[in-house]
Amino acid sequence: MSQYTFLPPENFLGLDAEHTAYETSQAVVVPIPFEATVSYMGGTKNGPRAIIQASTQIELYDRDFRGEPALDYGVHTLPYLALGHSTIEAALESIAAAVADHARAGKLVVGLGGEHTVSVGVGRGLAAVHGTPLLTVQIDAHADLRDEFEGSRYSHACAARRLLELGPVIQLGIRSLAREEAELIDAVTDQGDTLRTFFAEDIHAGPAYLATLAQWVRGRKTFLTIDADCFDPAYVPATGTPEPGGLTWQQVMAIVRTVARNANVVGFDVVELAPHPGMHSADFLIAKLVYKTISEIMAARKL
Ligand SMILES: [Mn+2]
Repeated sequence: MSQYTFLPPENFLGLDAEHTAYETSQAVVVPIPFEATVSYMGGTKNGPRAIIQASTQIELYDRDFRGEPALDYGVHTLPYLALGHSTIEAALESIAAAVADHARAGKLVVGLGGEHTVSVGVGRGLAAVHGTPLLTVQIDAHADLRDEFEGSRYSHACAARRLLELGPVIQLGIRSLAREEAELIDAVTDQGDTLRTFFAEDIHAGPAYLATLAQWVRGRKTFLTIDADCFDPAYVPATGTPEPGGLTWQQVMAIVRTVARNANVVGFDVVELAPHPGMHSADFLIAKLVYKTISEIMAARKL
């Protein structure tokens, strides 16, 4: 009699059928292998697969929760979205439609990019179901506030500017921007109603800013978008435009926890991982970030 075993199923976290059934899963992972406007190198279209593959190897047990939170909430992973459209606008419409379908079904939508442009589609899909204003919390090295870049209003460098059309944007970890973006940030004088920026140095100065962040996001319908380059390149070198002076794992987790516990997070995405062969630590870090972010949001819903 032959004996054989299988590797874990290739869904997010490698969960069995019981914990991935659509009806009972509270989170739905949407892999969005989209890459069209990348400035340098590329490879973000391979991000979703690398994150899912790494996720099948991470521990389900989480010390923070003293249990296996995924087995409580369930995670359904969709097939990879097909995005070979003739225009970026058409691709964004597809992304928004997919996100809206699952948000309407009451699921926490988890987008895996792809370049940061996908977040415009994710945000629009969430807004279609949950309404506007939709607050975006963006953790990123780059402001992404250009109105247009290299001839496109849908460049990855314009992601936050397009999301600003859906509601306020709070950015954290920023340390690279153009003059037009700096001027836009300086021109804002309100208290969190449109655009607020916590630069990387504000976060490195210590955790005092977290109280302000908690106050600004409190009770708001929120889309959380995490660009892998928010991390210092020492943690995540596998991204198209790495920037020195970035955040640590602990700093990003503190932001995620603060947002999850104070805002009403209706969806999130993680974008811009460009996996490098032989450099799998970044894939694992992002996979664990996605798992912990889902767990923090679900834990907050139970409070
Ligand atoms: Mn970025």
